[in-house]
Amino acid sequence: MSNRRSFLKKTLLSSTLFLPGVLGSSCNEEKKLGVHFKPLILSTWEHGMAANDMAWDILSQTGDLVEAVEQGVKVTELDLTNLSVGLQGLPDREGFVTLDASIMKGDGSCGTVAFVRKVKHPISLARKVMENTPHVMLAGQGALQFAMEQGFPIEEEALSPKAEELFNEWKKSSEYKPIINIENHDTIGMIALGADGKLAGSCTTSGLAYKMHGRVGDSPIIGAGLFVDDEVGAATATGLGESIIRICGSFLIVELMRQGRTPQEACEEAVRRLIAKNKNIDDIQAGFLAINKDGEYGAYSVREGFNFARHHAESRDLIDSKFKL
Ligand code: SD4
Repeated sequence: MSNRRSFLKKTLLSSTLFLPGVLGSSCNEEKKLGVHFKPLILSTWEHGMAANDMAWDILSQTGDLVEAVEQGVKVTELDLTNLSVGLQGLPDREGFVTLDASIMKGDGSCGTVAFVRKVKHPISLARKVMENTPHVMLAGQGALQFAMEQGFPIEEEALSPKAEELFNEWKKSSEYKPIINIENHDTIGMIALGADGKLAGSCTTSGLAYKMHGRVGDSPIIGAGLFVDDEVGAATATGLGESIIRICGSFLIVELMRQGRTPQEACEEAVRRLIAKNKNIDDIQAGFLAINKDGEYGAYSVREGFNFARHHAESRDLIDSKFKL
């Protein structure tokens, strides 16, 4: 049987949809069972739809989760309309676009890059760190040197026309306070569950617009922007990285799920913790996405506006997250 056919067969066999009434179960049972999908791919924000499509295709054709989460977010890294991912993102306050990315498998393997310039696909570089080095994270000049050694093309350093226009506008006031525009978070975090119950995730961003030169956010920090554990589940984050790092958000969610919380309950607890630990909460948006190894998922954000893309055997959709404030 071809890979694709055997994948589809597995998909149909293992995909379970428990909707209210379908099982004739009591409300409590339904709540406990939740909605389960396997395989399942979730990504942050609307651009996650296109990324999920690519990831789903790869997963269908190869069954390779890591390849799926890498190729999926590469779509966003090339999306010229996205101002928070890839080299077309908004620069730091010195005018440099610096990128952060991470990739992780449920067996604990992971690779990340931080503060990288001139590399079109930081997610692929993060994967090379995972697979071809004894390390987890490479940053800055060292990451760039490693990219050259690995044969990555090194791009010219030039802002995209849109980023340049916005940067020039920003320079008029040079407001240095690191507030993410509440309506404009575009980092992509993707978490994926295979038909066999294994998990992987990826996260890639140009980070906070007009950040201090050298600033690194949550996305390349394992446990903050991304965490994956085959024993339990996976989580990813978007929003103001400093607030997410402070509570080790993605690791927290996976550990809460390990202790028995549903993905939804775990995301809600992480947001409660984040609100408690960040004084400037009025300036903060942050959102979490989580999945457990049974194919149940959840999402929650500090405030309204976070949405996420979901792709499984029955449908692909964009869903508004529930929120706290
Ligand atoms: C960061 N979490 O660098 C990222 C920003 C983000 O959409 O999510 N932007 O803090």
